[in-house]
Amino acid sequence: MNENDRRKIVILTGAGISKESGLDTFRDTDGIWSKHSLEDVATPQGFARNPVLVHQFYNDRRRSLIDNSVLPNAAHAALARLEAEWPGEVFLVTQNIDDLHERAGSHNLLHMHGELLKIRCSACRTVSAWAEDLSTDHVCANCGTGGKLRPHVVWFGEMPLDMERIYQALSECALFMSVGTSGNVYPAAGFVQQVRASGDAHTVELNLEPSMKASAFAQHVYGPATEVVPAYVEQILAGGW
Ligand code: BJW
Repeated sequence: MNENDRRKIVILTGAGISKESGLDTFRDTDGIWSKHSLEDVATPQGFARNPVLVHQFYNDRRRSLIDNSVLPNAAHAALARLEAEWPGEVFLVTQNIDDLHERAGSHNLLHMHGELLKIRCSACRTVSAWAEDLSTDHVCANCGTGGKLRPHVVWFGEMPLDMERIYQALSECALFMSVGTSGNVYPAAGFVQQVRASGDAHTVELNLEPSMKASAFAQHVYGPATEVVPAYVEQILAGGW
């Protein structure tokens, strides 16, 4: 491992980082799963049973995301600043399907659970940008098949995206930061243990409250993301962790 690899930072983000931008988390008391059945809207079986309901769920969330009042917050901005100013690589792995990290200026990032502003054709697998409502009537612009377009998101029971690249980065990093995720959903919930098993990287959890995986982290910083993330980034850029 060379010196550059040792300075690699990997950041995992979850819904908590976008909460103060006005987007709901999943498992907080007022979260998405308090209003919708996970089995109905976030599984391939739910989509097969009732595609109209699933399209409605994602259409509503897409419209909220595009709403002018939803903007990146100070935590997204701080992670973009870290990527711009840190001398080594900063690799951001987000479970979020919103585009707030991109809008804040992050470039080296991957959406392991997909992207709300993209759709995919189940017939030809083409992924396309999409900012409108989607329905079962739409026809794939690539293969011409009707009724096979779906949100480009990862539902329960499906394989998250780019796992090989993620595991490689986890094995090489010097710092692993987890921000705004409850640690309920695998494989992301297991990343901290993966990091600890592959080396001596420092691990830190920044969240509103202890996550399900808190005990696996060496350091914990609790508070709203817009406060704790900029402060922690400042600390890293001032001399490390
Ligand atoms: C703040 C804050 C503020 C609030 N500031 N913080 C048994 C054991 C192990 C695994 C399994 C098992 N049974 C089944 C599984 C697998 C399953 C799974 O994990 N199930 C669990 C429920 C047990 N996982 C899968 O099926 C995944 N695929 C898979 O495993 O494939 C096989 C595989 C094998 C080996 C290697 C690799 C793969 C797919 C998971 C797909 C998840 N999809 C969703 C929905 C799709 C996208 C969408 O619609 O948006 O993704 S579910 C939902 O949960 C969404 C999120 O990305 C994901 C994680 O949620 P997140 O981000 O953690 O949000 P919350 O709400 O849970 O937490 C928010 C946190 O923020 C809280 O802690 C708050 O306190 C905090 N917070 N305000 C800072 N202001």
